[in-house]
Amino acid sequence: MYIEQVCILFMLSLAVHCVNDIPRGVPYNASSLYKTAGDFNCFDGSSSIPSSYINDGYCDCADGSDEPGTSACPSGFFYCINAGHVGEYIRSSLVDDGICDCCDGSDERYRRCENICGALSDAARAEAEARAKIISTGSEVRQKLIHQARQMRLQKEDRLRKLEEEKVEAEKLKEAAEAHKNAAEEAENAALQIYRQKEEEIKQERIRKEKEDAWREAHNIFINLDSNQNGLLDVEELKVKQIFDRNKDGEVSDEEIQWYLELKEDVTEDVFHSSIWQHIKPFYMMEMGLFTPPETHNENGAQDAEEEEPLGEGGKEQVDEDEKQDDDEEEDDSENVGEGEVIPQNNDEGEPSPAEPEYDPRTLELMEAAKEARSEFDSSNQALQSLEQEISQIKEKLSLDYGPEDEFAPLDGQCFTHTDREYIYKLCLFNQVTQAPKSDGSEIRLGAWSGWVEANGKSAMLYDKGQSCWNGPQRSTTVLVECGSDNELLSVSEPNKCEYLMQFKTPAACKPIEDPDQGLHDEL
Ligand code: MAN
Repeated sequence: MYIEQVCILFMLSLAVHCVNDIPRGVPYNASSLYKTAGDFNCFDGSSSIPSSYINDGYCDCADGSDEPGTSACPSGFFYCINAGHVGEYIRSSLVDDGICDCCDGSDERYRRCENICGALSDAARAEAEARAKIISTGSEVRQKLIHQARQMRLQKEDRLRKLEEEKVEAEKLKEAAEAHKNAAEEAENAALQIYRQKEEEIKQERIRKEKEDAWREAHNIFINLDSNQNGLLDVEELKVKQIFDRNKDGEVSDEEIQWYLELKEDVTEDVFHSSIWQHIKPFYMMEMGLFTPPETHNENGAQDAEEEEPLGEGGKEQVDEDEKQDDDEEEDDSENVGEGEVIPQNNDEGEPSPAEPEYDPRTLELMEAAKEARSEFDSSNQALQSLEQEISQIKEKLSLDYGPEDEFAPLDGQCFTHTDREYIYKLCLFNQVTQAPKSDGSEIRLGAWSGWVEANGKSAMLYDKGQSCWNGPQRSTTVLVECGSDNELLSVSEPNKCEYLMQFKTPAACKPIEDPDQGLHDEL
């Protein structure tokens, strides 16, 4: 009885293990490797076992090749035939685990699995048909884009040729205008030389007079202060002048005078001119109301000094006299004043603006001719520059990689947006990518056109050197391009901080259906 049962089970097991001589879990095209007569050689050559060991539930080969239809070998694979759909390998561990993995249910012996291969096949066929339709529509549009691109390229090349010709002419015009300008300016300069010389002489005379006036002013003050007329100014002579009361305590102290005299006991007139006068001058000017001390801006100080100590005999008159001379003072003098500020007397540069000389008619004519020649030269130069600019722009566009058949060229400059919860992303093809917050905030540059790169084995666009990420790299965006019946920015993500990934569909990426390699730009 027991032997009978074992025999029946063995027969059943054989029936399950071998379908039409093909062991379970083996594709038709590999069946010859599992011949039932003789020994079975493990695929990795590690050992040779009797054929009866195939699918016996014990793992004999290290590579699991002896157990294609059981879960005995951890490294083995089971083949789902999936008749009516697509056959596929699954891991051996999924065999007979109670879960249907193959669409034909062949991986499960001990439970009933519904065969869904037909339904899957129908769905896959429908999807393939829809995809084929998109590719076919898209590739028609792509052909139009290629045609458009060809026209655009021809137009650009044509325009470039014209511009190059115009440039040759423009260069000649500029050269002529430059020569004309140089000649006109030479004649103008020659005519103006005499006026410039005159101007220079007047200027030198003015400077000489100003220096002389300044010297005389200091000299008069020196004479006035040198009360014993011994040609030297000493502490005692200065002490009597109330204007030297720097701290306004009502007394002129030795220390105050020593500050004026630079700690010297007495000074000669030469030393007075070269340095001492510079210390004293502001106080005289204050006295005359020509100088405002920095902190006080208080008229009383000057008034007090005047009341307490007039400048001495002839002092005031002398100052009045000096005041007139000061009107012509040079800027240098006012700079040397040291403290406070001098009320400006002249124009900004401290010099009275010289009146335009009266030019003779011939000079005026030459000046006008030179002005015109300069303006003509500027115009010719600008014309040449704008030609050069357009030439370089066209050359740049002509050298841009718009795909193997220029199919992306008509899309250059077109922009597409995608909005997510936080941002509005904008992709301007062959130009740049930006990100603008939906609420407040300024636009962030996520990269400028860099070129084609490979991503996931396919060609993609790279926009890099965007705005720097806080504490991180410059932002960059990779745009995966796929075939679609129209242009659309499908999705945007940020897989790594400040590295953005976009999916863009476009007919430009739809290669004709008969092309077995549907990879976009693989040949790029
Ligand atoms: C902004 C955006 C984000 C980015 C952070 C980085 O908020 O550009 O996409 O992750 O800056 O600080």
